[in-house]
Amino acid sequence: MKQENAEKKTVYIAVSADIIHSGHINIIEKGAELGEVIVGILTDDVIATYKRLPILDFEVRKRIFESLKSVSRVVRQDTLSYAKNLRELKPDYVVHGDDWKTGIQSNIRAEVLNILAEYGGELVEFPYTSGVSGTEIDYRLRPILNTPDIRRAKLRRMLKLKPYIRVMEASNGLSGLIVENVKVEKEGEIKEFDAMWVSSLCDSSFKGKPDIELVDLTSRINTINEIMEVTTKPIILDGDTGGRTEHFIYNVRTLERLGVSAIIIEDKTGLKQNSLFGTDAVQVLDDPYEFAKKINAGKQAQLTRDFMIISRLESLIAGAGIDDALNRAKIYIDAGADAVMIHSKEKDGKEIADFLKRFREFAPHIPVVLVPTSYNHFTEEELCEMGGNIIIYANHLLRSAYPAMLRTAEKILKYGRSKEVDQDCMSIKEVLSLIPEEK
Ligand code: SPV
Ligand code: MG
Repeated sequence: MKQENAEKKTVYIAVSADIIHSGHINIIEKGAELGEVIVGILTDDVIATYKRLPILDFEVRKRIFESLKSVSRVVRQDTLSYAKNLRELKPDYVVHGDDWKTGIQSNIRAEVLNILAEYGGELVEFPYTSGVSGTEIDYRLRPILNTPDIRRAKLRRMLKLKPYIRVMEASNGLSGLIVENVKVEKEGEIKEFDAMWVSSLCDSSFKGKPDIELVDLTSRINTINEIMEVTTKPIILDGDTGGRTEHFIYNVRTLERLGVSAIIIEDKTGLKQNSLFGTDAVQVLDDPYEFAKKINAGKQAQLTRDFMIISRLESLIAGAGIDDALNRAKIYIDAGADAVMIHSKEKDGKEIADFLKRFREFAPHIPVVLVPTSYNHFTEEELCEMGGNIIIYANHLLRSAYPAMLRTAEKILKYGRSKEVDQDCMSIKEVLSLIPEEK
């Protein structure tokens, strides 16, 4: 493969990996036989949008590749697409493993081929090094990648790197596994959930209890542990009202120790009722300064830098209006809240949009959590555009599981046998292979 005038030719290789294995080195060394290797390092935010957060950040990865003797230069690639760098650098060759011909990366490959054709560049693909798999290495590193410290920090890291965080309810190990693993390919992009919401409504409902702070923290922690044992994504806990300040400060430390990333507590007092009842239930707002003291006590008690205490504004739920919500938001931020959640059960989402517009005038950088259960016609992109940073699908796995289970139970009663539910159920074989045993 060695070329005459190899030193005059340039070779572009894009790299998103942070755990460098022999497969990457092989590709770089083969590239070096064709000419001077320029490595394009994908930025942290680009990597975060299509696979796990990089363990080593951009600067560290850049230094590693700069120190390789087969690499002449390292540049930044700040999109998944190679287009910008290829048009700028016009390398003679782009080198890649042949594993991108199918699957998610095939669109990127097609674009690379088009751009190379614009100026007469060439794509050189080498067989993927057999016996090494980044996915397998990631799997084996899970115990290290999933310590409480690393897990807790993931939410803040994601907030820095992603335009918004997509969160789904997880209420037990099995639904945690769904949130952890479900992926959908859309327009060449792999979409997945970023984090998990341990909802009070769903945790209580799965236990057959009402959502009135009856399921105590010990039980909630059991749920969290169950989920944590089988997943790696950051967890946001619905902390109801946070309880008494004297207890809250202990609970903050317990959650930090477990590796929970954030707790959201709501500014209500008395017997807590689910917010989606709105004013159909008695919703008593706490005194904002009393609630701010709770937030502040939690922040003082907190031991780690990463844990987040998020104050949930219930003014719109209780019918107290946007001015009240904005006023409270200011008080809670002054008390140290790391973010705010604004809740609403209005279907049109207008009050959320109005709140966000006015909130951003005085708090441009404080993350805002949205729970678009009622105003669910907005897309995530639209909510992000409006000013939302964390978007929580708070109850959808519970709400889809329950009718399915009920329908099955009713059909069996109706027909006096289970044959008629066969098409609604996964096979026993599928159940048995759903969760593979660890080797
Ligand atoms: C929950 O999921 O328990 C919540 C969100 O608190 S909501 O039910 O919309 O109030
Ligand atoms: Mg709740």
